[in-house]
Amino acid sequence: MLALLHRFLDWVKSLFWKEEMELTLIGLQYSGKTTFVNVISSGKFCEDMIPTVGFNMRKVTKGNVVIKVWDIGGQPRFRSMWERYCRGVNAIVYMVDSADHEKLEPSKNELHNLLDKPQLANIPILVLANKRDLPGALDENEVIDQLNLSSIQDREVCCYSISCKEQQNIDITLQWLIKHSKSRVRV
Ligand SMILES: Nc1nc2c(ncn2[C@@H]2O[C@H](COP(=O)(O)OP(=O)(O)OP(=O)(O)O)[C@@H](O)[C@H]2O)c(=O)[nH]1
Ligand SMILES: [Mg+2]
Repeated sequence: MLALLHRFLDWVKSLFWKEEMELTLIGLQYSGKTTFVNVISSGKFCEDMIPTVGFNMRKVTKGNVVIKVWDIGGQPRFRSMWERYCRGVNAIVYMVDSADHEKLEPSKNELHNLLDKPQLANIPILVLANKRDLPGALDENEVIDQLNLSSIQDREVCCYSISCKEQQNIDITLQWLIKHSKSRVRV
């Protein structure tokens, strides 16, 4: 009964207030960034994806939270853009293909290079170990270990093992994102 009342109050609140957040989605090419944006916005998974050239901006509304997502291409030629698009956002989401063992080392290096930039100090980071549906995919703890996430001490760090294909742990990912929406604007 109390839960129902809370949901009703949330719904009423959502009619008058919107929370806004801005996040940047980065990670090596083919890790599933654009797929993730599609899954959280429309629930649709597609095998035939075109690599992102440059970046895309999408707005995704979840309840009373509007999430502005900068989805940046992961190919080497676009990585110099990552820092610029990460400045000032509420959170950085770093996508990893947890089944592609060879790419974990370069992925770790790119991540730590980025987080060394003083402009990005303190911005919370969510690492998504995607493609857990594939055979041989590393679990959360293995990805934490391989990416040396425990060495990151100057900000909040979280890691979830997800599958965009099977829609696994997308709900907890969204909860984490919504928790990190900061600015409140009247609509
Ligand atoms: N098996 C499996 N495949 C996935 C999953 N998520 C994404 N993919 C596939 O991975 C491939 C690359 O996905 P994209 O979303 O284009 O990857 P991206 O990170 O945006 O790549 P760039 O834009 O080049 O940086 C596509 O074939 C997707 O269908 C998943 O959870 N499981
Ligand atoms: Mg893409």
